Order: sequence, then C-alpha cells, then structure tokens
Amino acid sequence: MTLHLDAMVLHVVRLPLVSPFTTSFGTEDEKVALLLEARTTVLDEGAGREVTGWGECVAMVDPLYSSEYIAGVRGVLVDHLLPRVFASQRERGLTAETVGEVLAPVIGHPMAKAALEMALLDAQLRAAGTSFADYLGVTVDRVPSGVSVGIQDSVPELLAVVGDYLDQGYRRIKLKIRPGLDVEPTGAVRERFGDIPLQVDANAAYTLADAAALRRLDAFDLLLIEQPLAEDDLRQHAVLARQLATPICLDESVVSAARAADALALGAASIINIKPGRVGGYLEARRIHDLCRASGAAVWCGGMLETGLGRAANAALAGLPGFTLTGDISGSDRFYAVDLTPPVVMVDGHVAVRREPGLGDHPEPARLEEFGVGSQVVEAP
Ligand code: NPG
Repeated sequence: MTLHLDAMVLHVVRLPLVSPFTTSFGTEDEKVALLLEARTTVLDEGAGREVTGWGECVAMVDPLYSSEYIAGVRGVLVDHLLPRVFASQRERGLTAETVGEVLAPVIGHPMAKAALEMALLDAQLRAAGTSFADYLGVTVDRVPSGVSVGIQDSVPELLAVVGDYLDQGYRRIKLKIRPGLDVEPTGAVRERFGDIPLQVDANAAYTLADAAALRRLDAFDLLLIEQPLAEDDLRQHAVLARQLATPICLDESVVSAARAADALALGAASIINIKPGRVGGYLEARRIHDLCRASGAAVWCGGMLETGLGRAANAALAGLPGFTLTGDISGSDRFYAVDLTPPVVMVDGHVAVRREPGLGDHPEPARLEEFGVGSQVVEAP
C-alpha cells in the first residue's frame, strides 16, 4: 500500500504525572510529549481515501537521557525530515517500510525518525485494517507487566512503593540507582520482598572506577544491571562485564541494530533493552529483536513514560518470542491519572496485546484540548 502524506501536525502536550519520577539524571513531575498526526491519502485506491496515523516521540524537553530533545526534534522534522519525505513521495509514493531509507541521509536523530515512521505505519495499518500485532505476527494475547521505580527519598519510602506495586500485581521490579544510592536500597528491597524478579537501572551514572561498588550488587541475584556506564562506553562496558556476575543490559548505548550487534560482539552486554523510540522506530526494534534472538541474547521492551499510544504499541512488540524478559510495560495509571487515549490497563500482572487496526488508540480530542500546549501544521508543498 502506498500513502501520500498531505500534512503532518506536530502536537506538544503536557501531562501531569501521578507522582514525581526520579532517575540518576533528574526528577520529572510532568511528561511533555511530542505527538505526530500524519494526515494521509491512500494512493492505490481509486477515490483516494483519507487516513490519519499517530506517532509518539520519546524525546524529552532536555537532552539529559540522550542528545535529542523536543525542540530539536521539531526542528529536524520541519527543516530536514519532512522535506525529504515530501520530495521522495512525489517520485515513488510513501510506505512505512521505506521511509527509513528516505531519512537515512540525515545523520542521527533516531527519536525524530522513529516518531515519523510510527505515524506512517499507524496510518498504513489502519488503512489496511490490520493491527500492529498481526503485522508483526505476534500470537500471544497479553504480555507480563514490569514497573520502573524511581529513586525515593528514603529506604522506608522505597519499600512502601515497591510493596504497593507488588500488591497491584506487577511481575518484575526495576529500581533506579545512582552512585551512593545503590547497594543499600537494592539490598533492602531484596531482603524485604525475597525472591521477586528484580533488576536495577543506572542510566549511565557510573564510571569504570565504580566497579567495586557495582560488584557489591552481585550479592542480590539481580536479573540484570542496566546501562551502568555512559552511552559511548561500549569498550568499558565489556571490561566491566568481565568483573561482574550480574549480566549487563544496555539501553542508552543501543541506538540502532548495528550498535546492538557491536555491543553483543564486544561482550559489552548480554541483554538489550529495546525501546522503539530510541532505536529509530518499531521496524528497527524488530530487527534488533531478530538479531538478538539469532545470537541467543535476551531482550525486553523498555518504556519512556509513553502515553497509551506508544504503550499499546510497545505491548504488541513485546509479544514477539525473543522478548523473554518482562518489560517496562505498565498500565497508564502508573504514570497518569488521565491518559490522552483510553487507558492501557494492567490486569493480573499483564497488559493485553491490542488487536484493533493500527499501533494504538488515537488521542481523544477532548484530552488533546485539555493537555495540548501548542501545535504546528506542516503541509506537503
Ligand atoms: O515504564 O515507561 C516506563 C518508564 C520506564 O524507567 C523507565 N524509563 O531510563 O528506562 C529509562 C526510563 C526513562 C524514562 C528514560 C523516560 C528516559 C525518559
């Protein structure tokens, strides 16, 4: 199926979080998100049916998790990516599967490219009446739900928060750590809750000089330690991996399938956190899944506080068979009192794989009105 992109609308929304979320790089009390609304026409049908697709960008306001940030994403979309899409579709039409090649000459910017591809893929699947899960060949009807717990002010508060998530049914707990707030809180959670599936995430806050402190985490039989060192430190991760019993999982470092292959080949990681928005899109995410599966490396699906749109798409992706570890796929209510879309709900520790056409439910107009802080329409010339 071939589409024509008539216009892309860039929407910025601000959603309050139910509680502040603290990582090693800062505290968020709201989620500012850039959403893309692709207004398209289906070309290979006589009358030219109009179909809208939505994409969600995972970039944040500040470039603290990666080099990308919302204002930069908007700039690269308007000045570079959308003009390339508009120019190329005149010659050969547009499909979600080929837009990556059209955008490839622009170096970097995987989060911006991912959002654009997502909006087109959603439009294409809706036009075809196909769910994302069916497109991927996913057969399971639900995926287990893990929760990411931000850094808390004290160990008693952390134990209360973790206990509450376990009571709600979450199947795996991930604790955010940073230097000095690692061994004690992690040990306290292990001691209080016993043999629960437990892992930690450093968001690149350590250096190789901290190896001794990280080795102390080996005592807690963790599933993995996520991204202990900086994004570019593939070689140092390989050195660290040889000093730890706990498997290393990479997140920030893996911005493409090629980087995932390098990380595995170097021994920098034995597990990959696949975030579609970070790696350039759901199609690249599937390529990483495929290559990890072929190499015997486990993967799981990360989260970036997505609204129901990205959350539903992540749940479908996580239904692929190589996703053998529980992902950060929580219910909407983990972060939002009111989501932009109908909420994604966790039932019995699982999130359902959506079977309606497209990647996720579209934002409800009233919610977009309530939480929107600006939009920009970019029309095809
Ligand atoms: O469940 O969506 C979720 C959040 C999971 O902890 C989570 N995400 O480093 O993985 C991360 C972290 C994150 C969130 C990073 C937002 C950057 C932005």
